[in-house]
Amino acid sequence: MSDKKDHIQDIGRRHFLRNTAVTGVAGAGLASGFGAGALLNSRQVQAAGANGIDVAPGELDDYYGFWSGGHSGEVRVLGVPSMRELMRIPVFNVDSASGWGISNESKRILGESSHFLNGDCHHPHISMTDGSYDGKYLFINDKANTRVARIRLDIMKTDKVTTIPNVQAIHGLRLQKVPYTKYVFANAELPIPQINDGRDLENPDNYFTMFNALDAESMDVAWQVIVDGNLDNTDADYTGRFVASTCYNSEKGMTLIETMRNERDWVVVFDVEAIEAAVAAGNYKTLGESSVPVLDGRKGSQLTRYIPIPKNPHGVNTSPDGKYFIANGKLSPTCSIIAIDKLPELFDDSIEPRDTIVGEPELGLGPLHTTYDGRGNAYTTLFIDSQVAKWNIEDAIRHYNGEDVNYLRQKLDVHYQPGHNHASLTESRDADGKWLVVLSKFSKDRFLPVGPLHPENDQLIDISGEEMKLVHDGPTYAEPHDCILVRADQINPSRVWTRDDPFFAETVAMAEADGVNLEGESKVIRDGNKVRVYMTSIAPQFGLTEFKVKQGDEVTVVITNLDQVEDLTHGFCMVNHGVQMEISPQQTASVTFTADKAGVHWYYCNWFCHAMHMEMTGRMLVEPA
Ligand code: RUQ
Ligand code: CUA
Ligand code: CA
Repeated sequence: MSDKKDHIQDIGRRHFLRNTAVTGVAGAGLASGFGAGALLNSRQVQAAGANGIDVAPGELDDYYGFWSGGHSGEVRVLGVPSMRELMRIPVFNVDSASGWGISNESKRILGESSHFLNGDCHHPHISMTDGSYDGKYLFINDKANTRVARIRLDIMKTDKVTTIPNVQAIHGLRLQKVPYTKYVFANAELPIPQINDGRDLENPDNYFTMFNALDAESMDVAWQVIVDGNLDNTDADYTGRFVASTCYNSEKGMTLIETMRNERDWVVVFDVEAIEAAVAAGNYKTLGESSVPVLDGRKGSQLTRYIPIPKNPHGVNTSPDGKYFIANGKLSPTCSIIAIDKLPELFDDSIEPRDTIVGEPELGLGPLHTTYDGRGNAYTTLFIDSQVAKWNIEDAIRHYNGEDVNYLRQKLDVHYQPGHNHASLTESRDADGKWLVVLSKFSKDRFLPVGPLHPENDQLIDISGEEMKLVHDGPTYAEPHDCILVRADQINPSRVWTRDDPFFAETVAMAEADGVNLEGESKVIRDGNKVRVYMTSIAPQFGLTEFKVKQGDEVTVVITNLDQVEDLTHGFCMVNHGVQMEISPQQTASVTFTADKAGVHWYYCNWFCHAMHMEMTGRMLVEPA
C-alpha cells in the first residue's frame, strides 16, 4: 500500500471515530470550534527491531507495569518495554487456575463480599515512602461493588479487601505520598440518600457522596467526608496535607444532560490535617450501623475548598516536582493548572479559589488524563481527537500570564480514543521520562478481527527524546483503565512461600488445633459431619491417594506443597465438584465443599509439575448416606 493511500484511509477512519466519539460522549454539546489541526503531527510506525523495545529471550524488562483489568476485576503484570504479560493477579474476579474465589484463603480475604463474583477495577497505585515507590503494596478500587483491595507485592496476591460503607461506586483512588502511604484516598462517585434505606428516593437534593480515607495497614476506613456534587478522580500532593478530586456533576444532575448544564464544575481540595484534627476533636457523626467518622465537607466547611474549573473535568494528576495539580477538562479543550503552594492561602481565605489557577492551556478535544516526564513536560490524552498532546507546563503558565509563547510541543496520533496514559514513575518524585503507555479504548483495524467484541489497544511510546515515538501496539482484554510503571529494582518478589506467611496462617492454625503436622503428615480428621483432609504434595504425588467420607459431609481439603524447588506449583482439582486451586512451593492451601454424590470421585493435579504429572491423582470414596 502506498503511503498516500494509507494516509487517506487514516484520515477517513479518524474522521469517523471522531464523530462517533462526540455523539457518544456529549450529544450535541461539543460543537467547539477547536480544530482537528495536529501540530507537529507525527505518525511514527517504526520498523520492528529498531524501536528499542526488543527484550531478547532470556533477558529481563527494565520496568514492571501493573495494569488494572477493568470489569474483568483482576490486575495484570506486564514487563515494559517488551509489553509481555508476566502474571495475572485475581482481585475481585473468580480465577479458575489459582482458585481465587474458590479457596478458603481467598474467601477469607474477600470476606463479607465473597459472594460477589464480579468487580470493576480502575486505578492501581503503589505504596510510597517520601514520594518514592516502596514496592510494598498495590491498592486498587472496585467501582462495581464499592470496595478497595490491597495486593502484597512480595507474593503478588490480594491480601485485604474492604467494602466502603455509606457510599456507592468507588472510582478515583490515590495514595498519600508523603511522608509515607498512611492513607488510601478513595472517591465514591455516585450520590445517594444518607441513610440509603428507602428514604428520599425521589429527592435528589438529599443525595450526597463522600471522600474516603482508609488506613493503608489495617485497611479500615479511617474517615469519610461528605461533599457537594460528585467525585471522579483524585490525587495527593507531596506535602502530605492536600488531596484534590475532580467533580463533573456540580449540577447534581440525575441524567447525562443535567450533568452538562454548568460551564464550570470544580476541583475540591481536602485538607487532610484539618480533617484529622476534626476527627480527633470528635466533630463528626456516624451513619446507620457504621462506626466510621463522617465529617461535613460541603461548601463553607473548613475541611475543603471548591475551585471552579471547566467543564465536566475528569483526571487530576500531581506533577512530580510537587508544584501542581493538573485537572483535565473533558468537555473543555483545556487543562487547569492549580498551584499547590497557593492552597494554604486559599484555606486561610486570603485568596479566592480561582486565584490558585496559574494556567489553563488549550490542548485539544476531550482531555482526560495527564502524565509527566520529570523534565517539565506534560502529556495529556485527547479522547475525542485520538491524540496525545505533549506540552510544557512553565510555558503554559507564561502564556496564561500574557506572554507570546507556544506551550504545545507535539501531538501524536494514537489508535484510538485514549483514556489514561502513564509515563514511567510519573506518580513519584522519580519520574524518569522514558516510556509512556497510552491506554486506547478502541482498536478496530489495528489487529486481526476477533468478533464483535474488540480488544483495547495499549500503545507504548518512547518519550526519552524530544519527539514522542509510537513503538508498540498491545491488544488487551477488558478493560485496562490505568496502569502504573515502576522500576524493576523497586519490586522485590519472593521466589517461594515462607511457611509462616500470614496469607495461610489461619489454615495452619486449624491444622495445629487438629494436631496435624503439615510439614510431613497426611491425615483425615472427622469432626461430626465435617471432615478435614490434610495431605502433602511432593512431585508427582499427593500424600493421600485415597480418602473416604460419607455422603453429605462437608469436606475441607488442606494441601501443603513440600516441594522447595522454585516454580514447582501443584494444583488440586476434585472432578465434578467445581473445586480447583493452586499450591505453590511451600504453600498451604485449602478448599471446602460438600461431598453430595455417593461414589468414586477422582482428584488430580492441574498445574504441570513433573513428567508424571498426569499420574498425580487420587480418589475420594463417598459412602452413600
Ligand atoms: S477513569 S479514562 Cu476510571 Cu481513571 Cu479516566
Ligand atoms: Cu503436581 Cu502436576
Ligand atoms: Ca457538569
